[in-house]
Amino acid sequence: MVGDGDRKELTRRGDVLATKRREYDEDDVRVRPGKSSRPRTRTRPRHEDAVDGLVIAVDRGRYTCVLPDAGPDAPLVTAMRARELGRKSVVVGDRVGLVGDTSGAAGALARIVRIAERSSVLRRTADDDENTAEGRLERVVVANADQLVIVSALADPPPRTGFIDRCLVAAYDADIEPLLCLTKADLAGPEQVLGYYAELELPYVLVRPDSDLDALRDLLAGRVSVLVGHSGVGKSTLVNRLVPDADRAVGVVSAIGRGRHTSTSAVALRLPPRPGGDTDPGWIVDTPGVRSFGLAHVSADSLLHGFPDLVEGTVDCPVNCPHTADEAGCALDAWVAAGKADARRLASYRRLLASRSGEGDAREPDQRNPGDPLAGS
Ligand SMILES: Nc1nc2c(ncn2[C@@H]2O[C@H](COP(=O)(O)OP(=O)(O)O)[C@@H](O)[C@H]2O)c(=O)[nH]1
Ligand SMILES: [Mg+2]
Repeated sequence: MVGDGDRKELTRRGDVLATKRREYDEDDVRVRPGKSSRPRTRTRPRHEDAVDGLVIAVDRGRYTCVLPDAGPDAPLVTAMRARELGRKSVVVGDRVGLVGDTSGAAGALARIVRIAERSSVLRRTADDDENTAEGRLERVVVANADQLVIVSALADPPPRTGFIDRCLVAAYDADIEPLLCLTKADLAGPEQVLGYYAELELPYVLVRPDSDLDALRDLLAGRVSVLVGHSGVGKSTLVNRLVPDADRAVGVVSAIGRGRHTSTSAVALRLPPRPGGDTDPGWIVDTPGVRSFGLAHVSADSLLHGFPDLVEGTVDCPVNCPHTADEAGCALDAWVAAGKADARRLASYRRLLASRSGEGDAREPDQRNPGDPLAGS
């Protein structure tokens, strides 16, 4: 069912969609007649026989789907989008209606005829600056996610709160719950990072090579969780521990994607059943190609929602206060001076504000904040 939510999104993003590369649809498999010869009002079948599918991978116009009603061992179904979907994109996590050959047999191709209304939409922009073409190119990363798992190492590489702050903004903007997953807890303690987020009640788990991951699995159960993290933080190690046959699953998906490895896009992986548990273990979505979240699509107001520890501090700001450092009337400086929030959090918020308006400091985070090992994105 395509609900109101989808239509609103289409309208709001109309100008963005126009700049997107056109996606393949079923018409691409045959010679396309002249556009004007196609009657616009043709009555289309209603597809009452469509079966429910969950999109777990996308590669060049081919969508890999599982049929949730068919059980965990049912074959994967390859599908392409039906023309009647129009320009609406289909992404990992989408719940879709499938018709055609849904047997999953080799060479079988189904068609996606509808996209269910999305409960959440995690987006990113290619970069921060909404004044550039790249900055306006907004991408939906994952649909229907419940949780954003921000994977950060405690050492090697050191934690980057700038990156975590960015992820928090993306999570709050998408209405997805954040979870901080701190890896390499055998190498360093979490005190510094947790101190920085002390005002936030941010849920977190610590991971080390010998930890049993039960606390994490508890938090993943029954949900669709997206994992993001810089390279080297141990994300692949974690994914492989959570889903021991992840490599095989991703291999199957990439074979369906006609040989090219899908490592740049998101892949949903079903978590294995837990011993003795009959509850849904949940899904994780690995995002190998997502190195950060460009935030050009997030308004300055929404940006503040990534900093709930600062929100109350803006109550005394003048109307339409931009909250920038050069704004003398901004109440956030007094808020921090009174000890209500960490000065580094305000600095991080203002860095994001500045990078959104194209005034970002192009220097590497390390050079920018020599005194603050936690900063940077
Ligand atoms: N000490 C320690 N090393 C880890 C841990 N998790 C991963 N590593 C190591 O960190 C390196 C990067 O891990 P990888 O999973 O490839 O990171 P990814 O780039 O985020 O996918 C590898 O050498 C791992 O063995 C951990 O909890 N503790
Ligand atoms: Mg990796």
